[in-house]
Amino acid sequence: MAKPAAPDFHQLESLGEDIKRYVLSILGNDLYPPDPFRYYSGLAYAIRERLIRMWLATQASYYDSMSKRVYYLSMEFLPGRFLMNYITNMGMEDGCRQAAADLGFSLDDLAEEERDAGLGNGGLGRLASCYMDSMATQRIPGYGYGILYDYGLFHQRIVNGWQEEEADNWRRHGSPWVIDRVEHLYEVKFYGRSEAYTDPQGVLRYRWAEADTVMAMPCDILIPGHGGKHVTNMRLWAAASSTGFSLRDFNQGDFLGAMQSKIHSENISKVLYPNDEPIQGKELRLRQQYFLVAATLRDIIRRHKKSGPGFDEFPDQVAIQLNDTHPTIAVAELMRILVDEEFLGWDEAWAICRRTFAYTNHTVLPEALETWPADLLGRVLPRHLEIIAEIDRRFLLEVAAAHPGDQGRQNRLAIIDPASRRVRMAHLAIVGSHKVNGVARLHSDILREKVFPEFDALYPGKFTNVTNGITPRRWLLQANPALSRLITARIGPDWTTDLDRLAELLPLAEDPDFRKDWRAAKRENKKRLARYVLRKSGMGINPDTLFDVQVKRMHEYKRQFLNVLHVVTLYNRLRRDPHLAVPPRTVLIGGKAAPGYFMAKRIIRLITAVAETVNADDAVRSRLRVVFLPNYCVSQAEKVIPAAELSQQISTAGMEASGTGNMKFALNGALTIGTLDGANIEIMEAVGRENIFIFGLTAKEVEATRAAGYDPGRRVAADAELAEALDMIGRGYFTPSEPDLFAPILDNLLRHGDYYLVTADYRACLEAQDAVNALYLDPEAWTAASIRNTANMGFFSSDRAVLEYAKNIWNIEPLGE
Ligand code: 26Q
Repeated sequence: MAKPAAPDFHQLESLGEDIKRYVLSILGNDLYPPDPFRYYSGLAYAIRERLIRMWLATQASYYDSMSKRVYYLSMEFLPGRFLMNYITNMGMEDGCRQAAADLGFSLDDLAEEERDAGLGNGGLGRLASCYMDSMATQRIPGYGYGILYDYGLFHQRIVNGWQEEEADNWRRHGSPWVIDRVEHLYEVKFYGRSEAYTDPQGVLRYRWAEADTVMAMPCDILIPGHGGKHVTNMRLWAAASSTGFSLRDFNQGDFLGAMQSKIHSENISKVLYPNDEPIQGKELRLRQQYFLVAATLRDIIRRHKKSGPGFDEFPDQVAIQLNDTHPTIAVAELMRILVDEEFLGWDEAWAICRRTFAYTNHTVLPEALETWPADLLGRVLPRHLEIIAEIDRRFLLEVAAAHPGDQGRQNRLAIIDPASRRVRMAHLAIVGSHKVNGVARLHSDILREKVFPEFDALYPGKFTNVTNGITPRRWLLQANPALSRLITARIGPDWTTDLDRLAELLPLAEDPDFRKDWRAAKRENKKRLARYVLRKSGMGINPDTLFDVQVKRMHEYKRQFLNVLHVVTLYNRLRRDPHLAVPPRTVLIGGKAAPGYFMAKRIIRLITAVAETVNADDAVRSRLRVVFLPNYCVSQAEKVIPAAELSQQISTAGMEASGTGNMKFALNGALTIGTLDGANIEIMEAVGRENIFIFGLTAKEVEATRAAGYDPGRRVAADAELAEALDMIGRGYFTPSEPDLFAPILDNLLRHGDYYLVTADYRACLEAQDAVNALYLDPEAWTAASIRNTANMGFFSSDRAVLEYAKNIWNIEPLGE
């Protein structure tokens, strides 16, 4: 008997009709006049329906298996737009292009109607989204868990050169991708007190009394793997007030009080904190963290109980990955559930916890290590503070046993810092996990050797490395159709799920015809970006100039200021010698500053000021342009990165944990100018020293330089170009009406020791830029280097990264076909 045909979930024939039906029935809109947003929505719902069918099929087939699952807990996900990602991963692009055309639209224009889901700040959130894509593609049974913020990361506008923030109400016009599961609400408790009681067997136990409750509603977003056969999901929690609670108050006649508490509870998922380092002691942030953790653990345990086995088998069924310390309260919460609610003994519960959790660290900046005042934590989560104190007490006995009499070591390792009475979340995460990983080799080395050496000595083998990766589907296949077509024409399509195959391009670097095609693809992308910049800012940029790009969050350690110093120096050189033999350049800089980060906002203002001056100067404007790109976000990155030729990755060595933008640029054929920091080192090893521009102090030299008492003044005095650039900035050359605007930046450098060593790396940076100019003047050599960059980026696929996690940390096998 013939096998029944597999169901065709894609059903492309009816797509056009489905879109129209959705415009009418779901959106309640007229088909005329044909408004692109309506048709985008109609198409989105048609895709959503197909996706849900496939998801149900995958859940039914694979997920019936008793395989172990991983739960990726993250306060941030940064998926960006979904439509094109779904379409490419499901292989529906041709069908959708046709359907859109039949309705009088271009698919690309419809896709532009979608708002980004910007539920993250930057690298850490985007990494989580790349890992979702790779888990789905590699059939690693895993789920992402996070928070469905009503407001994502703010929109950045530039007004008179300054950053202004606007609320990102991203779901205002609905979101077809979010599936609300109103029927599966969980209660989450806060406040109240921990109450001791004796159970009928006479055992002393604890329960959480007089707590407030908030409801957590799961909202699912589907994640199709490439090829579309495997669909997983991320589950994001939205807060709702608990009706029981408000009714009680209501019955007592306190209507306004009830409304107040309703608002208080619904605040929890209202807004993403726009900081990419901890804001110390904000109670709402702690409530957000616990909200995610409590709801997620309830869900995990419900699923575990449904599938049968008891708790001793929990770690064989469940792996929980903590994306930085933000969800680390999960360690205390799982202990609370196991001990207080499931009545396991402490030791048994603790063994389960440690086998279940693993922790990824994303930063070594001391000020970015998260701590919470014990008082605050105890007020919001009274029982958890007791549990943390007990974990700490037992842990310190272990430390004392290993190092008798070493009180200093106990104080340094303690989870609750005895001096400040703050809970060190990284210590809790390390003690409560079986593996701790950094995100690039250098970063993991620094964690082991500098940040947590005493933990490493105590737990040999616990610290490990998984170098970050990015998904080639979004960051090459989807974002760069011109280059993807060219690659696929030469080596076939398998690189999209097996990125090492790009190495087959290496010999083509010697082929002049291929180089010509390669340049044509880049030029197409540069033209696309030029159109975008013109549309967004009214400014024309020339695609026949070198596109030099730095896009990332604004931070002193990322040293956008060093980039500016290069620009100002180049400007000075061009003014002195209009015939200088350098290629014309367009410098593009973009990134958001945390709203309260004074210095980062000043640096944005400096960039816009320099841009105004340079772009208005007729003597240089054909040779140098400077653009600040407002509102850098995932969808903008998809346009900027494929057009870049030079990628700036110039952080102070030892400070950028990994970077992932660096990988996206190199994958798209940009050459990197960068320091030996984060994953830049591994990128250099992969692409070859001669295909990257490395400069500056190494992490070890940075440490030694600071230790020796670095004197920026001497350096500036010895370097006339540096002195000139700093002088212009400091004396208001770029803002004549406000000459003191940048005094704080200069003070930081010259009076406060230049902590980020901008002046120390300045000369080396300029020399590296000289090498950039020289190579760019030889287009064939530049193109060959560009091809070699792309060809050698296989290692940086997030497919490789998640498979490493699965093998070395989660102990999970990918599912079979
Ligand atoms: C913590 C507590 C309270 C409020 C905010 C925060 C918070 C939020 C976001 C702290 C840190 C972040 C984000 C950190 C981040 O994005 N780190 C980056 O992670 C990337 C992925 O591993 C790395 O490539 C980057 O090097 C690293 O900077």
